[in-house]
This record gives sequence, structure tokens and C-alpha cells, in this order.
Amino acid sequence: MKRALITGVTGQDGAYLSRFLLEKGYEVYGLLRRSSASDVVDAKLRWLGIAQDIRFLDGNLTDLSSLLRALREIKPDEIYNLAAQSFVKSSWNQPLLTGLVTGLGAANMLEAARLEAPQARFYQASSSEMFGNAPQNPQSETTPFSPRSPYAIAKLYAHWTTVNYRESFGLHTCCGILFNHESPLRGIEFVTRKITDGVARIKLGLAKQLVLGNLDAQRDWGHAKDYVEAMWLMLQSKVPDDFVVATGRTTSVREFCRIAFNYVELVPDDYVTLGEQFVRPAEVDILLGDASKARDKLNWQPVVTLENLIQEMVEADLKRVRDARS
Ligand code: NAP
Ligand code: F7E
Repeated sequence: MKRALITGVTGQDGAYLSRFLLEKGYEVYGLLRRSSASDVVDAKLRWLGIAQDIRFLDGNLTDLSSLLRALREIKPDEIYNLAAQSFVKSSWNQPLLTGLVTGLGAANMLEAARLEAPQARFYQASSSEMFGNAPQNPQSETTPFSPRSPYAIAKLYAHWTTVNYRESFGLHTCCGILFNHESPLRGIEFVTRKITDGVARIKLGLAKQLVLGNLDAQRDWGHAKDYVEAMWLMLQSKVPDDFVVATGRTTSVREFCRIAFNYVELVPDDYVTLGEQFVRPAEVDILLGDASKARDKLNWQPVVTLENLIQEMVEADLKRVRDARS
């Protein structure tokens, strides 16, 4: 039985990846950072009905000793480094913390792997945000990086450190440059979930408006459950490499709103207003990924369409809001 350690196990991707690996027969270990809200921290894993199947270890990406201890204890075959301060907007308010967790935290994890589990295969959660306002569309593995936020800068540090540990120490490390991926388990602060939750509240009479920032930003949105499969496929490959994971379709926030409101037979113009507080100091205007390398070398392709993703998210939020009311 293979053993996997997932950092960020309580996040969106950690939950879907845990379920995916459990279904494949893995022993799944998750790094759990101490929280005063311990009763809700595993909510996403409980939503998928798998919280009791994960073996949790106390640790934090900023505490190298906890990572060394975890790897010494588990001796994993695969390490998935998903933990991060992952909300781009917050990274301007907490740039140092973002650098510490999202950037140096990955270096801590790599150093722990080099010292305690050098045979383990290592996945780093890199991000399309690293492309910033790229000179061309679509973006692929050869597109130059041009980060536009403290988050993207921290991710770039983590990305190059992961590549460097492959080249310097021969570790089997892979970076997945993932474009935006969403699900009913997406954090409520991200725009897709904010919209589907808003649509549900408006439809059920609990809210009158939805306040958003830049409606013209365009993103390449896929479903998290498709994207965690790509993470696993990367680590099954004999030769470690880096891959873009994307759908190849980009959509504006405005159009995402239209589809979500349309699903409940409403129109966004009646409810959506602009809130300056949600506009970013520097925006990434458009992201569009070219995942042909992943398709050709990993035989990976996304399955869920944007329309189906939005439908699933709106339905889940309608149910959540109804359940909370009753
Ligand atoms: P998420 O839902 O925000 O989850 C982040 C996870 O990191 C949570 O489990 C969180 O724990 C954990 N974490 C934060 N700080 C930590 C620390 N100091 N030590 C240990 N754990 C810590 O993110 P996601 O959407 O699942 O994304 C997973 C990874 O992929 C992240 O690295 C993200 O930056 C990257 N990524 C995401 C996307 C996307 O579209 N989703 C695209 C590209 C890359 P708590 O539950 O305790 O907060
Ligand atoms: O913003 C615009 C906003 O916060 C998407 C993370 O998973 O994907 C995610 O980062 C777009 C931006 O995600 C609101 O300005 C408009 O252009 O949902 P988001 P993100 O910043 O793209 C990347 C790939 C990651 O790696 C990150 O970890 O939507 N937008 N109005 C808004 N965004 C938010 N959050 N809230 C609004 O009201």
C-alpha cells in the first residue's frame, strides 16, 4: 500500500486529492496546523465523507522541525505540497506571511524531504498567477513568468526552489502550474464561490445584492476533481517534469455571473454592484492555459465543463443555504 503525505489537506484540493488517493488504495496522511477552530477545520473532508480515513499529523509549513518529524514517522512514497496562504487579495495585506508560508514553506518541505525522505516523489502546487499579464495567450510551460502579487512572487520562489532541488539533488520533484480550479468546496472568499453563494442567498430571499470587484478579469476555470488527477499523474511519471493544467477556455467574471444567475432564472444586472474594496492593487487581466503537454505526456484531459461546474456549485449552495435556514 502506497503512503502519501498531503500538506494543505484541509483545503479544497487537499480534500479532493485525499478522496482520489483513498479510492486508489493509498494510506493518506495529512499535515494539520493547530487551530482554535478545531471543530470546523476538517469540514471539507467531512463534506466528502472521508475525514475519518485520513491520518492527521500536527505540523506547520513554517516549522521545519514538524515537517522533519512527520516525514521520519511516515516515510511517504509521495508528498503533495498543497499548503499555502492561497488568497491573492490577502497577499497584499499579509505579504510577509505569504512569503513565509507560500514561498519559504515550500523550501522547508523540500529540505525536509531531502533530509528524511529523499526517495519520495514530490508535487509542488505552482500557479498560473506566476504568469501575471503574460505577453501571449495561451500560456504554456515555456511562457515567461511575470508575477503581479506577493502571492505570485512567493509561488515563483517555491516553483524555482522545487526545480532546483530536482536539478541539484536529483529529487523526483514536479511542479503543476495549475490554472484556477473550483468546486462546491472552494473557499467563500474566491470569486466563483462568492458568486454561487450570493446567487443562492438572493434566490432564497436572504440577500438583495452581490458586491464584486473587477468584472472584466478573465480566468481559465476548471473543476478541482479533474485537476487533482493531474497532480497524481505527474508523480506516476518516471521522469519528473513541470506541467500546465488548464481547460483552454477563458471566461470573464461578468460571464460567470450571467451563467450562475441564469441558472436560477435571474439576471445579474438587477443585483451585482461594484465594491472598490474588492479591486486589486495590480490585476492579472487574462489567464488562458495551454495544457497540451499534460495531454500528450500524461494523457490528462479535463472532463467537467464550466456550465456543469457552475451548476454543481449553485446547487450545492442552494442546498447549504436551505439547510442552514431550517
Ligand atoms: P486552500 O483551499 O486555500 O487550502 C490551503 C491549505 O493550506 C489549507 O489546508 C490550509 O490550512 C493550509 N495552510 C495554510 N497555511 C498553512 C501553514 N502555515 N502550514 C500548514 N498548512 C497551511 O487552497 P486550494 O485551493 O486547495 O489550493 C491548494 C494549493 O494549490 C495552494 O498552494 C494554492 O496556492 C495552489 N493553487 C490553487 C489553485 C486554485 O485555483 N485552487 C490554482 C493554482 C495553485 P487551514 O485549513 O488550516 O487554513
Ligand atoms: O479572483 C476577480 C479578481 O480570488 C479571480 C487562487 O486559487 O487562482 C486563484 O486566484 C478574479 C480576479 O482567484 C471579485 O480580481 C472580481 O481577477 O477567485 P479569485 P485568483 O486571484 O485568480 C490562482 C490560480 C491561484 O493560484 C490562487 O491560489 O476575480 N474578482 N470581483 C474578484 N475576486 C474575488 N476574490 N472577490 C471579488 O469580489
